[in-house]
Amino acid sequence: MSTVAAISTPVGKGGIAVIRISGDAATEIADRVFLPANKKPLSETEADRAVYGGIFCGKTQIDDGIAVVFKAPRSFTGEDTVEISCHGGVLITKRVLEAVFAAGAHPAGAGEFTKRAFLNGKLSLSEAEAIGGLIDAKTDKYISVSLAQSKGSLGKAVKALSDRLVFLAASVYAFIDYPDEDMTDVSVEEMRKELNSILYRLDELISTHRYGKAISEGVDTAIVGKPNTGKSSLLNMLCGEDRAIVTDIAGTTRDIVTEQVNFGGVLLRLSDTAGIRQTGTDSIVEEIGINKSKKKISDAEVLLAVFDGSMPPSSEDRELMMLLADRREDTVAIVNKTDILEPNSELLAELREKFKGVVKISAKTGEGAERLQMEIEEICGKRNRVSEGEIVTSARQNAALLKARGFIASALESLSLYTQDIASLDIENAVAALDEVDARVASEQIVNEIFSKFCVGK
Ligand SMILES: Nc1nc2c(ncn2[C@@H]2O[C@H](COP(=O)(O)OP(=O)(O)OP(=O)(O)O)[C@@H](O)[C@H]2O)c(=O)[nH]1
Ligand SMILES: [Mg+2]
Repeated sequence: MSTVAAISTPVGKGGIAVIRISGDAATEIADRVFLPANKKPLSETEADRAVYGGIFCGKTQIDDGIAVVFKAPRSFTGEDTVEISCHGGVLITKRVLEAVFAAGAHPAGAGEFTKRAFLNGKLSLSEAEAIGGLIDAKTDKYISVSLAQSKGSLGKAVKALSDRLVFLAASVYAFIDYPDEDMTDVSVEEMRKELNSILYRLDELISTHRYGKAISEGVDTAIVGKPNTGKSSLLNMLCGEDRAIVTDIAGTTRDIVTEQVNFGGVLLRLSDTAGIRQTGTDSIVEEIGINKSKKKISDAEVLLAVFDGSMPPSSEDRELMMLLADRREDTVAIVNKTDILEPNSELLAELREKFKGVVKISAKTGEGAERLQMEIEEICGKRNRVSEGEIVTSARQNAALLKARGFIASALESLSLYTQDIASLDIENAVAALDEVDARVASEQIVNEIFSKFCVGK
């Protein structure tokens, strides 16, 4: 593979910048641009050690800095790598990179170092994705989850399940292929029990995805309610700025106003909507806004339904409760304007009957924000028993887990309707699906398993 180079630090001015060169010719190329102060070329320098020296373009010195040599396979990419730290000016960094290109390196493509690390077996697919997550993270929680995943914890959890499935399939096949070899046989009952236990664990992992998505990509969250309850005020409170127009005129918001907010570790993609009410034929614009609000009730992943706590429930409030009937699991009922009066008790009682989470707040003073945060986290599935590194953040991984789940369910069915070897086909498919999380090869693995675990070749 060719030797590539790129600036590995962000674009812009900084104290230092790092240029990474990776590939067979890395030290050879680095020797053409970097002259250590001790005169010993980098190709003869010990690995993992920082050396100070001058950086050259041809015969002209353009900067001075530090170089570190990593020898394959002990580097991030698994290839020979040299990292040169130079001064972090935009122009200087660019000139050092150009010098490295002139010395023979090719420009690295997007994500190329990580791709090489994956191809060289330094990283599994989920670890590589976790590194992407670390770089993209918009919430602290995503950083800590990605960090745990980059060390392979989700991969390990999935591998453990895949190993258990492989063991099951291997036991069945070994028995069929080598019936004389007194091999461990798994009874239908044992197999069913094990499959159910795997399914349970798989569901545990799948159930983390809602929260995983909430901390990585964000959740689509709509603020809905009748006019004048304080929806736009809530949006402004959550973003900490005057984003939407607030007036005491009912029907202020018409079009949907969207904003992305990191609310206590969960990324909310908020939409403030028009207040829902019956309108006269003269207010076409408001009517359109109201239809958009109603559509949001079915489209959004999380709903913040805002009620005016200073009044008893009105027919419009009750209409909203009806509209939200199917979405009660995803709705936080918010009783606003607690700074004016104690919330109306009739309203509170009705909301508590209809929704799981009811929170009293004042969008004006910010009171109740913490409780609201807890309710939103709860809806997003924060309370989960699995460890941080096992939170499924990527949609691709989740799809693979769901696929595996389908095959295991079907294996259980095959076990009831047919025979163990037919169930084993489903198990093999489930292993293949699980291995997609980390991109391994399945059936070959099953074969290896038979021979390693049962010593058939003795
Ligand atoms: N005292 C008090 N007033 C509030 C509070 N929240 C909103 N208001 C007032 O209620 C009125 C309506 O607020 P908005 O935020 O525009 O309400 P809305 O739900 O977006 O209204 P529409 O866009 O018309 O549907 C304004 O006069 C706000 O100042 C609150 O917590 N306390
Ligand atoms: Mg509004």
